[in-house]
Amino acid sequence: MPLFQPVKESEVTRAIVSSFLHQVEEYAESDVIIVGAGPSGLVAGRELARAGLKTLIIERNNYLGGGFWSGGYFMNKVTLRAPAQEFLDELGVPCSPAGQGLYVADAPHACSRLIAAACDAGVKVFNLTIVEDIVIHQDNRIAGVVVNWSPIIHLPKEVSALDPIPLETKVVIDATGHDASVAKKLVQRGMLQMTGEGALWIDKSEEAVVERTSEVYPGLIVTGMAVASVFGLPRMGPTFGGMLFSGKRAAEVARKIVTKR
Ligand code: 48H
Repeated sequence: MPLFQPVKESEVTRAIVSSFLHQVEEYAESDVIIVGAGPSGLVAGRELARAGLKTLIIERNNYLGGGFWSGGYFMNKVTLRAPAQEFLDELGVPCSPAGQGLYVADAPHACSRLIAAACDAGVKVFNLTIVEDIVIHQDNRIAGVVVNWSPIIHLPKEVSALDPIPLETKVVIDATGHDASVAKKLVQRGMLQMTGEGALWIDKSEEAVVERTSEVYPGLIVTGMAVASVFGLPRMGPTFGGMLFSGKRAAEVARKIVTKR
């Protein structure tokens, strides 16, 4: 008696293709698109999906998690300042005290649990997908993003003449980290000013990033390190509480916008 059910190879291929194409068809329109699956994007996604919003995360890498897989340098421990350890408590990730109000946790454990929590909440993901541009209609608000298969950017032009496809949404969250690559599309067109992040100052930075997490252009919210890049705030180096709280704040802002539309 074989362990597995018999299967035709063609059935395996059809299952993948039809399931993926169904997802593309369904998510050609959504409530919120989050660009970037780092800590801020994942927290925002989880919150929004939990609130019942149709939420899509687009990530250019094959893997999700962004910079949350390591704390700093090559070391896979993340630090969080109180009360940010409560995020990890809720996800069931052990956190050890490491000084007054400072906690340390295993990055692979924290990152994998956060990814799972976003997926469990109902977030859908297009990975290996790069956001190349934005969609703007005559009302001057962002109405979607333009995506392509991410390896395309590494191919020579003569091989890579491949047009992207647009995806419509009510709100876009730029969670692309230091690059702030969605906001940059507005900067390139003279529609937004971006200062570039400041030098490292942990105490000042985390608070400021959470506070400035906001809608920077109609239909576009920035979260995480993208906030520091847009507003010229100091960076915080290897500590992550500001990213988690910023993701939560971005979700609150997005919910209000979606409700109004
Ligand atoms: C699709 C894209 C695109 C694109 C980028 O860098 P991240 O981890 O982002 P945050 O802001 O959630 O967290 C920042 C944190 O990791 C960090 O770097 C800190 C705290 N630094 C402090 C310091 O001082 O250095 O994740 C961003 C994600 C990545 O996975 C990118 O691959 C992805 O966005 N991404 N995905 N289309 N155009 N651009």
